[in-house]
Amino acid sequence: MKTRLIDWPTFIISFVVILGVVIPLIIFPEAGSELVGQLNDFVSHRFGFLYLLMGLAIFFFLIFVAFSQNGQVKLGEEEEPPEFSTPAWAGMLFSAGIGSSILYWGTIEWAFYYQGPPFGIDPTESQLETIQWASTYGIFHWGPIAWAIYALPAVPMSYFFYVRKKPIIKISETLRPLLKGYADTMIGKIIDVLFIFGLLGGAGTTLALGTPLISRGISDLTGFPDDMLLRTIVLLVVTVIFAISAYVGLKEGIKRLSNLNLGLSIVLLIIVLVTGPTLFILETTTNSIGLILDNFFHMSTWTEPFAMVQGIEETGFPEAWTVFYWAWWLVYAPFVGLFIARISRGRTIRQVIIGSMVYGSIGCLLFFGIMGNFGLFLQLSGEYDVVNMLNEQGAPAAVIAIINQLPFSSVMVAIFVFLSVVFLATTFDSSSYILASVTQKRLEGDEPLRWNRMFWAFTICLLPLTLMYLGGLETLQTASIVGGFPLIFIMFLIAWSFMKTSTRDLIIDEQYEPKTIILDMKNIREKLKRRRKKKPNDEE
Ligand code: NM2
Repeated sequence: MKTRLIDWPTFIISFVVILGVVIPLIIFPEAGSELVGQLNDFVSHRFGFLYLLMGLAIFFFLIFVAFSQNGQVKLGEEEEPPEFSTPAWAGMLFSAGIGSSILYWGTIEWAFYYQGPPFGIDPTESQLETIQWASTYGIFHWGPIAWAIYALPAVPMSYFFYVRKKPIIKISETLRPLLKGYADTMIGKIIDVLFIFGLLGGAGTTLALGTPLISRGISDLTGFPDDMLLRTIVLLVVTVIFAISAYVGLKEGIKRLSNLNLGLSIVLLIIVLVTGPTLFILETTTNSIGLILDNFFHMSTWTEPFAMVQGIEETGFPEAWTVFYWAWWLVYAPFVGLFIARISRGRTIRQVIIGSMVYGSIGCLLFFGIMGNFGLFLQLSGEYDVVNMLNEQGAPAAVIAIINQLPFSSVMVAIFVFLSVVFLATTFDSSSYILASVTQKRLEGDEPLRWNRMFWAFTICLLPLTLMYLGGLETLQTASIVGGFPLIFIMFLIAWSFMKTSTRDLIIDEQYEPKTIILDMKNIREKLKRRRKKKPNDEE
């Protein structure tokens, strides 16, 4: 084992912090859960507005960068082609950033909004409005702002790695221009550890949602009871699959699994679109796009401030949904950013930004538009009472019940379950790959050490598994969302650090000429004259 490559302080502190949170939760589950719950209420109620402002600010910042000179910088040498083809690149970034949660929320999120709509709408009085928002809000929560949160860390990380040729991709490294020598001290380590802790909790949330979904599907197919034993087996099998993929490495394992993921997703979506209510799906999805564009600012800043004036009780919608989602995307962002950076050699910064935001949002739109509206159709047409199933037996049961309404239902459930496994695996193999990279001083060859990849693969699975048994998994998720709070400020710092460094580099390299287009009017006039001779009515 080449232990000299390991960044021991970061490695050990991360592990100790993780154990420091998990072990008390195992010993004092109730007190722990209460404390973490209170902290969460505090953060999401007091600082909910800050999350919303952060989302909007990141979105506009990246659009600005994409179209500024800083966005034209290429990540790599002049002649170098992109390392991965655009479809492979888009597929990998989608598969890494999106786990099985999209199958879960994409199919069922509408049913939550259907019962608890936003904007203080009364679901019994304004049914049409309720339905419209139910089919739309999920697309917003998985849309361009969310993807901008993912893309932000990718920009400085890839800049520092490919342009400034720093040997490692770490958050602390992107902050070096601001932190200076402090990047190598405890401050730098704490920043890296914060991200590792956040990712562990974000991944815990993913597993907590994905495992019951898969086990419900398997139980439906095989008749085995959907109990703890089945869930444990599911979790272990998934762990082994993604551990193998991480072991094989980025080029082979992760890319192959990601291709499988995309291929299967397309098959599932096409089948549901064609055999389901095609026109309804197309119309509602189109309608949602318009609704989001019309209400983009309202949705991204709605904090529910006037409930008491309206004489109604607060619904808690912004905290439970938009703020929670932004926080969840945020704890995943440094990891996905690192991963996007890792696969973006040879692209420009603009391509990275626009590519992640556009491909990512379109991918999510397809899932929410097709799977979600299929479920909504079942409800509205009276073919199947999804909401009742959700309220009686919970979300995993309701999702599987929706898939069961498709023709060849068993085959469809089998495809759905298999796809959930692959989606989980593709998110987790890249997480362990990245965790391993971050806990190393440098990479040898291009990849982090194998045993290090395996170590993180098992850590991010086994800890949530333990907590799942003890009922503390929810607490860990909440803890990580709360623990991710400082990331808001770190995001601000890395954006600043990137602008400062890249603008200075552009100036030093004398690339500050604004790219203005100067029209050659003489030439244009002459051409127009020639044309007028041919067509006498043409105006100048
Ligand atoms: N996000 C995209 O569980 C998953 O699908 C991983 C979740 C942050 C909501 C990411």
